[in-house]
Amino acid sequence: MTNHWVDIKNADAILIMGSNAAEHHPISFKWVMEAKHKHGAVVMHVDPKFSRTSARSDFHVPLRSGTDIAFLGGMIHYILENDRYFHDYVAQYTNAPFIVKDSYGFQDGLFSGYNPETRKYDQSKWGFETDAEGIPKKDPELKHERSVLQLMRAHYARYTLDKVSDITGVSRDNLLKVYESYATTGKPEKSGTILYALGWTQHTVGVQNIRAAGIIQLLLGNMGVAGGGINALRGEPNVQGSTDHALLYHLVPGYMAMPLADWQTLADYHKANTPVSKDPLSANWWQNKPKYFNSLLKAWFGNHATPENDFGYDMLPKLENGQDYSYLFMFDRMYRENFSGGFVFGLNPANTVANTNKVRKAFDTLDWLVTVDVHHSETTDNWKRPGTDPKKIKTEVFMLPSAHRLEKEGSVSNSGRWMLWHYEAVKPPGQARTFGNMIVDLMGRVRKSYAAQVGVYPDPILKLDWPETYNAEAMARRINGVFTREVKVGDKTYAKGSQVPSFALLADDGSTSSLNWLYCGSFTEAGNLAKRRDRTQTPMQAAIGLFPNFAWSWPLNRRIIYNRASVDLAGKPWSPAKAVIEWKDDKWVGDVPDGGWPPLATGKGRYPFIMQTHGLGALFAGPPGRALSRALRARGNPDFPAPLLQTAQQPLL
Ligand SMILES: Nc1nc2c(c(=O)[nH]1)N[C@H]1C(S)=C(S)[C@@H](COP(=O)(O)OP(=O)(O)OC[C@H]3O[C@@H](n4cnc5c(=O)[nH]c(N)nc54)[C@H](O)[C@@H]3O)O[C@H]1N2
Ligand SMILES: Nc1nc2c(c(=O)[nH]1)N[C@H]1C(S)=C(S)[C@@H](COP(=O)(O)OP(=O)(O)OC[C@H]3O[C@@H](n4cnc5c(=O)[nH]c(N)nc54)[C@H](O)[C@@H]3O)O[C@H]1N2
Ligand SMILES: [Mo]
Repeated sequence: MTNHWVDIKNADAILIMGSNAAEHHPISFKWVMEAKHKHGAVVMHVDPKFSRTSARSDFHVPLRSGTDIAFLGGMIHYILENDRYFHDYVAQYTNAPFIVKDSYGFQDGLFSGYNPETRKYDQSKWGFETDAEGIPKKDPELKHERSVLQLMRAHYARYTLDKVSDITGVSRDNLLKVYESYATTGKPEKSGTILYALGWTQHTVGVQNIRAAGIIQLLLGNMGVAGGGINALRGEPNVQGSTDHALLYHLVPGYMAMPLADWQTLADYHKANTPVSKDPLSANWWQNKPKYFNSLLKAWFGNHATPENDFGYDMLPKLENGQDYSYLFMFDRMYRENFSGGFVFGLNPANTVANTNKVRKAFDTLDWLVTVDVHHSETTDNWKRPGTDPKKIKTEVFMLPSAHRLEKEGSVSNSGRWMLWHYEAVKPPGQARTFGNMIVDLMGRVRKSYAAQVGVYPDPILKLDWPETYNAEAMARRINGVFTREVKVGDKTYAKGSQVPSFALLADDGSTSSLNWLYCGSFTEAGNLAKRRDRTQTPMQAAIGLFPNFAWSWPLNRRIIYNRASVDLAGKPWSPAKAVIEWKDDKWVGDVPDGGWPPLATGKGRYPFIMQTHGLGALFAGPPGRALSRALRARGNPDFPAPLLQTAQQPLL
């Protein structure tokens, strides 16, 4: 979520699409109901199915499954045609004024640069026109026919009510009901939130669904404000946390790219992944990526990570270009007998991964399988599933009894990015142990046998900075990161081994380590901030329920991301009644601002969308959707401008 649970109560309009929030995210609904009943918010449920969420909404609009892009495209068309967008916001804080190259085009359902033989796009056709410094050219009047705003008008002109009604199966009246209600939030003092979950994300066009929602939120000025945002209702309690710490194969912790075979050296990696902007108004925050990545390497390899050995970069595995290592592909490889064994920690894929018959057969190909669970499941007992003969399945299966969440301490990051500490309520029974305990011990033993028997390529295993025993709090300290030597910054000296107070102090020279830059600031010399349960807030913070002293939120305890878009150029809130931040007496008050620069009107400010290379909300991302070829990036194609890459949106979804 760009915002957080409590903040839902600040919305004037709540659009729930692709989620049955009332049943599956009951905590969210507490705030949805507060917005509705206490503040008169309009709640809309756009979903093929009528559920308890529909019953609690002002209205339910059924649509054909899989037609959300057309539905949202119709809303974009409606907003543009009826002049319902937030003019100042769009002109000042989005890339609507940018001029797109004349080689960009769209005809018969295809964008320019399509090669029918390779079935691929030449994405270099879609860049922006830039000046000699590489800064995109702009038309502040938004009238240029190739300005992003005018191209959007032309592109979305086809999403007429009749066409959209035809595709989605929603009547014109129902379309208008949702569009009109939601578009009221284009006024400066109003805000609307979009809540989504699996009805969007589990479609093959899941990313494009969310991208369309992003366009709507930018047009209406709903990003960065209280009661706004793009809000993914994450499923299991720690989905957010596990994604932050690199659940996905193409990422390392903190939403940085997993090394590819194309990037053989650390310099290659940084060149391909560090965006460049010469615009003095753009913070281009990802220019700091080398600091975060090198600090991560330092945390992994400790004293074995030095500037001379590229901080151990050579020791990392590199993904083959074009290979997919996601779940379904992994099980396909297992099915084709390319695996000898593996571990399943607290997961039941024999029941929860698509095509369970194939998954179950895939497990049969293994020589050994270790399952780690609190009870037996279809996966732990796969070898004796109905219709099989255990004698014919060669897999040797181990089941490690695992501690339940209530039997261990540690942190959970909720959907709103709040890192919350929880405590061991009771000791795990019998031989049950926590994951951390098992993994630290197991890897310790692997390291011992590597050292004794000199296994193949022992370096990545033996040179890891691996703890002797597992301790959740010690791990949380490492995740935050420490100074590896005494460091002076300005007139302040940080002792060797002390906690880094903020990611602004992470460095690329090996003087800091951090297992996840996004969590840097969560465990400072003041202690483990995820443990905080202090509800005190200033009256301004209380007006929107910011709770800055309760637990800790990434990044830097910022509760609403991109909050500098919630104020005008002078730093005054668009909506004074629900101000997120405000420039007062030469400082920001309220939430932790997205960077401490003064307001733009002072001439010393920065654009608000600091994770975007050009600093502005990306209505136009270059490639349609977020298609991006990492191979293209790696080759450093100069025609493939960094702003098209969109990596910045990733942490927010
Ligand atoms: N009680 C309970 N709560 C849970 C869980 C649980 O197992 N039990 N699991 C948790 C987990 S892991 C998750 S991920 C969440 C899931 O939470 P949700 O995603 O809120 O739950 P689903 O029932 O999967 O709801 C998806 C909704 O999307 C709709 N839908 C399907 N296709 C489309 C479409 O094309 N467009 C639109 N607009 N809607 C569509 C469906 O009709 C359904 O109402 O729930 C979490 N909460
Ligand atoms: N058909 C279908 N498939 C789906 C979905 C769907 O809606 N329909 N939803 C998808 C989604 S959104 C998700 S998130 C996945 C969920 O998929 P899974 O995570 O595979 O399924 P779960 O049943 O939630 O939990 C997995 C195991 O965790 C164990 N467990 C629970 N608590 C603990 C604990 O504290 N410690 C340990 N060690 N183990 C524990 C449980 O015993 C269980 O065996 O399924 C996906 N697959
Ligand atoms: Mo989920």
